Amino acid sequence: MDSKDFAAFITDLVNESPLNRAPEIGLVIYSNPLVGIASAHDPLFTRLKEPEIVGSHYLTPTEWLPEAETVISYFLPYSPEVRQANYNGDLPAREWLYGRVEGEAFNDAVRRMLVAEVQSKGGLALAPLHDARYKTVKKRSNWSERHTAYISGLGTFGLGKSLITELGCAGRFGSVVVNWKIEPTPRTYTGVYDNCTMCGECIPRCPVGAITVNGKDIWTCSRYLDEIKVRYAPRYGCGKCQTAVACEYSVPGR
Ligand code: B12
Ligand code: SF4
Ligand code: SF4
Repeated sequence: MDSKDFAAFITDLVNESPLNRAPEIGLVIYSNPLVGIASAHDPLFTRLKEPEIVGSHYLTPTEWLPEAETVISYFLPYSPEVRQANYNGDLPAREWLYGRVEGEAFNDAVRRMLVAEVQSKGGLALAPLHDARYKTVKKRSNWSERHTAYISGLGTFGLGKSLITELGCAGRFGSVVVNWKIEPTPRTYTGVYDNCTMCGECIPRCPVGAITVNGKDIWTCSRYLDEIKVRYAPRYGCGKCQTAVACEYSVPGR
């Protein structure tokens, strides 16, 4: 399987799985995905152990799976319905709350199905997010889906910290590590923030002022999400900084 085969596999799941739907509110959660491929031996993975990038607790692909050769990273862009519902007001739209919670359940299913597909063809595969060693220390996980996507050629970070892909930033990422050698996706950027124009549109979108010209304060964002969790349990989310902004649907200026 190559990157096109993996994209077709995930596209089928997006179009056919009932988990990509919230029938009680008539919602399709995601549109068709993007897939990027990285070599498990890309030196950038080891650099993520540096304290200013992720930290020493970060585990590289071969630490997750000693036989690892490749990392498959994908972006599931939210459907226009999820995005547009979140345009108005300071509180998250019902569609966004479903996108966060039911949407991550679908993302978990995609990770599991990818692992099963590779294993059914005799390969080895592992989704770090489903491994017993997966943990988050001070809001930094030992496997970062966005850094994986960056290394896999899917896009770069933005001022508000979202990863901006060719299909924008409003959506979710997943990844699996496999023992097959697959041609990596070329990175069309060199800088961590190349896809962000620093237009500042995400700054006033944040209801709690977590984003400034200097970047995002993760603790302010996190406290707000905790409040939202109490109010909308069992769902939560916000994502105002990913909707009604220049990088919502594409890399701005392209
Ligand atoms: C913990 C967490 C949070 C924390 C904050 C995390 C953080 N540190 O930013 C809180 C609770 C605040 C949070 C909030 C949200 N989250 Co969140 N979160 C995570 C989680 C579980 C781990 C993130 C992590 O470990 N980050 C690691 C740190 C180090 O990242 P960082 O600080 O941004 O990295 C910087 C440095 O590395 C620096 N840097 C310095 N030198 C260098 C050199 C190089 C080479 C590189 C690459 C970088 C670099 O650049 C980076 C950007 O500034 C991930 C899932 C996962 N396991 O990946 C989801 C995830 C990041 N969240 C996501 C989402 C959608 C959200 C929310 C919108 C909530 C919602 N769903 O409504 C908000 C806001 C997101 C935003 N704008 O960033 C998505 C991101 C989607 C996207 N397009 O980017 C993720 C990837 C989940 C997923 N499966 O898709 N989240
Ligand atoms: S809205 Fe503008 S400044 Fe904010 S992340 Fe997107 S491109 Fe960057
Ligand atoms: S998710 Fe909401 S609270 Fe967090 S930075 Fe984005 S707009 Fe602000």
